[in-house]
Amino acid sequence: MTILVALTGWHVDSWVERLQRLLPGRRVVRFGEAYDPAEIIYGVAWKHPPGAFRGLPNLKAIFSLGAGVDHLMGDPDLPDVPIARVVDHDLTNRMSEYVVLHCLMHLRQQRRYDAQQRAHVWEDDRHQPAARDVRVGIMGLGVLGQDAARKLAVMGFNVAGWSRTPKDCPGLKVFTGEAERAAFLARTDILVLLLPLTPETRGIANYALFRGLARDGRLGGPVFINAGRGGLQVEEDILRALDDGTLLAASLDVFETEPLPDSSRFWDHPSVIVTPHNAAMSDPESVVRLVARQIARLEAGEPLEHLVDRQRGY
Ligand code: NDP
Ligand code: OXD
Repeated sequence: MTILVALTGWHVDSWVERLQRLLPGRRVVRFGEAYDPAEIIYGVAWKHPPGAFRGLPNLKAIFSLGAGVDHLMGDPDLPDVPIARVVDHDLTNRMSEYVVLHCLMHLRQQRRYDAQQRAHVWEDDRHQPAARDVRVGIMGLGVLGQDAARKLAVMGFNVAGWSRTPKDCPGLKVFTGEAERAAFLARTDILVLLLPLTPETRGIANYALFRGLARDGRLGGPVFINAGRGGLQVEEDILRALDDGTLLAASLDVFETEPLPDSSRFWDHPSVIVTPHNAAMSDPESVVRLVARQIARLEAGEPLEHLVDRQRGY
């Protein structure tokens, strides 16, 4: 009943120690150390080295340590076992904090007042629009998108969402699929990207998409917020759109290359807010409790929760 932990970018020892603490009767091993492939029953992954789960004859399931699973899907040697992802109240809440914060930062022109403070300038703007005058559009109405939509609505924003399949979200304007994408964009002043990265969504946030956003909004131009994945955006297109006025501003938590290279123009762009892929950090204790719960479910003959659809890629 050994658990194999394969991750990069995070401190592997602390994850092993946490798993060991919550699952005392099990052996927990790191990818790269000595183990018998036949002893591995469960895999735990975050940006694992490709091939880490190959050749494990008794592997029963892989648990992603994040909500997104694009880090797993890119591995051509991923075994055909169930994959479960993180759905966690704490993570969802943190993402909604990020989305509400950044919508408010743009609504209330916080960047402008930061600059004014640095320059000791006292100048107010008597024409600030109210949240109700601003149309937020969320691409991706899953666990995170729906929660953010509800909380933005509480702040008074005029919120709509777009997803692949129809959704029944009381009080929310819902647009579905390719057929309704243009209408969704045309009523959007602040676009929030909370999609998973899949072959269909890669590069979706490109110049053509930005051109489709509303031009008659109260903010003076459309704003783009990406807290999904860097691969969803075409970064040259964001810069072009900011430079020619197609976009007014952007908040970017995720990037094509992370960490964001020092040479990136985003760092110093006056209309861009950069955060280091921490819109919603997973709380390690909650995530490990979720893994332990999932293992208990499997061993009790119950189905796994939060299963990933391998065909769809999320
Ligand atoms: P879910 O799987 O719950 O929701 C995904 C949503 O995207 C669904 O509404 C789905 O539509 C929609 N979608 C997927 N593909 C398409 C498509 N081709 N066209 C239209 N809609 C599509 O995911 P979560 O809400 O839990 O998470 C979303 C993403 O957020 C994660 O995949 C991850 O990449 C990112 N994330 C980022 C974090 C950060 O710190 N920056 C932290 C955590 C997650 P449908 O329901 O109809 O299938
Ligand atoms: C996640 C992330 O997918 O942290 O959970 O990006």
